[in-house]
Amino acid sequence: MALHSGADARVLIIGCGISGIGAAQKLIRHGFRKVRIIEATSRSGGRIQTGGLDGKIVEIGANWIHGPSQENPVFRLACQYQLLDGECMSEENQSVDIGGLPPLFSTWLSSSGKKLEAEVLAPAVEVFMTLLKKSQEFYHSSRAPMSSVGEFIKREALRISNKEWKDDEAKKIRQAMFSTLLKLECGVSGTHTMDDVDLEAFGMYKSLPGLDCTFPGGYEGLITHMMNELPKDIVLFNKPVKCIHWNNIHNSQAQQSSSKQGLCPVTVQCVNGETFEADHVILTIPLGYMKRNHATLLNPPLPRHKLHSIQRLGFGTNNKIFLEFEQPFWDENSEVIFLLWEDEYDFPDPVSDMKTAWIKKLSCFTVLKPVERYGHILCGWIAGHESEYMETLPEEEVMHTVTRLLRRFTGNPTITPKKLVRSQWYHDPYTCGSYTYVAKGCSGQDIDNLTEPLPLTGSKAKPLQVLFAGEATHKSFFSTVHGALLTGWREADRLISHYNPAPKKITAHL
Ligand code: 6YU
Repeated sequence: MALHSGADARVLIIGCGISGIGAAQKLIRHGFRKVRIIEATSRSGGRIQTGGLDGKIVEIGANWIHGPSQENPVFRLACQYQLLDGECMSEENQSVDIGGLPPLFSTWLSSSGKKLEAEVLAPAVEVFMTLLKKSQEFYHSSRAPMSSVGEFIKREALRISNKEWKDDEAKKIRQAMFSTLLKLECGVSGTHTMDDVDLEAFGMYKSLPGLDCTFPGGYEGLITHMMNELPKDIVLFNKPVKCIHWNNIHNSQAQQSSSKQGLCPVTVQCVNGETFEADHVILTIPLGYMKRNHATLLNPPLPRHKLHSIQRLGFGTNNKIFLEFEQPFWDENSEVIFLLWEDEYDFPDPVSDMKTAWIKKLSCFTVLKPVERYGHILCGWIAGHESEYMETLPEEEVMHTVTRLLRRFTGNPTITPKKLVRSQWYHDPYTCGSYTYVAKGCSGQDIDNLTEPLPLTGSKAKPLQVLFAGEATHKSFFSTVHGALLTGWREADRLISHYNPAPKKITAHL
């Protein structure tokens, strides 16, 4: 018996991050009555997670609305729910295009405890930003001259600095600055090294206009508002999914009887042994989890081309270390404090001795503003394997190492943070990292492959049994909250149009 209406279709959404919530919201608005979300953990929001530090709000996961302007669905929702400051919603803010430049008010500290002049470093920042922009242009224009963003930027940065800068002292410090900016870029892209990021595919990511903004009450407020619009019991929490049996592969009694009637092509099996039957599953779990668990997650297993794309795409780690201080040691108007290791003028490999040198990967601290809301809190950014290693250390050791770092770079031996909170995304068993990047050898085709529903087109089996959403499945907004939300809506739309096909256009033949 075929289902004629979406209202009767059983849809299971795996994962209660913003993509899963967005999919559920849309399906329910379109009359789907049998929608459930299965979530591994005890909370909704996934990589949107607001935490606390001494009563102040800190974002453990996503921080900003990237490109808060009308094209951004997260911005539109946040405005609708009245979650933003007036300034963020202003026309002026929405039209700003900073082109990726570091904020105006940056402080630059060196490993010998000196404060560096912005004028000395400005040429390096300018060259770096130009090269970053060039790296993005290969996607639209010519063939890239080399395979990775890192190799291209390093080669060009050295060429330009050797040609343009004659003063050896200034040249060395500017080259060290390139190293810092590359580390920062590792965080932005969510990778260990920019040598792993594909040069030709780099420009696939699309920035939206608008000056990035934050949620004064925490990013999770957005999740709370969205969840309030869903039926109360829609989410089954604490139920990690072990395997999705599709094409009627599951052998349980229940499955066999109902599959005879052709009613439930999919059975979702949880780690605790519970099973749930469905006509459609929307899988929103992070790429990091898929990489680790693909072998057991689907039965029959993923088609080869989908599996290869999952393996090829990158999923790296970017973590934050929040530090609270009694009093600020930074200038009042400082927005970012960059750290420059003076010995890193020749682009050394990220870190050779992890145990003693992991901290060298921490590129900068952002200052949480406004002071009336946060007090005196810095957020340190660290990406890659060093970041993953940091997660394994006891909190006291991280505190000790970061304190030493700050004392060294400021030349002030008395600096002592009061409290520390850090994120540990790599060791989160249901995320396994932070977000997606286009690894060397990847192309948009890999994201298309990942997104393709199961069974594949052309199969005679029931269509749209397993659909794929989540940030990793958005071709231009991967790695972001708005990208994730759009993919949830996209897969909901796929089901909506499956049950309500658009009327065929009638062409008049004379
Ligand atoms: C953004 C930002 N941001 C910082 C940090 C992180 C991320 N992002 P979810 O993971 O949310 O949900 C899946 C659920 O599935 C989850 O609840 C699991 O528990 C569950 N699950 C897993 N396995 C399961 C199982 N077996 N059974 C059942 N359930 C299971 N994005 O817009 N602004 O400032 C940041 C940042 C530290 C970790 C971010 C940011 C990324 C977003 O957080 C993320 O994309 C979405 O929340 C994902 O939602 P989802 O629903 O897909 O998955 C050129 C170029 C470069 C490209 N990059 C440029 C942009 C830079 C991105 N910037 C990031 C920066 C920060 C600081």
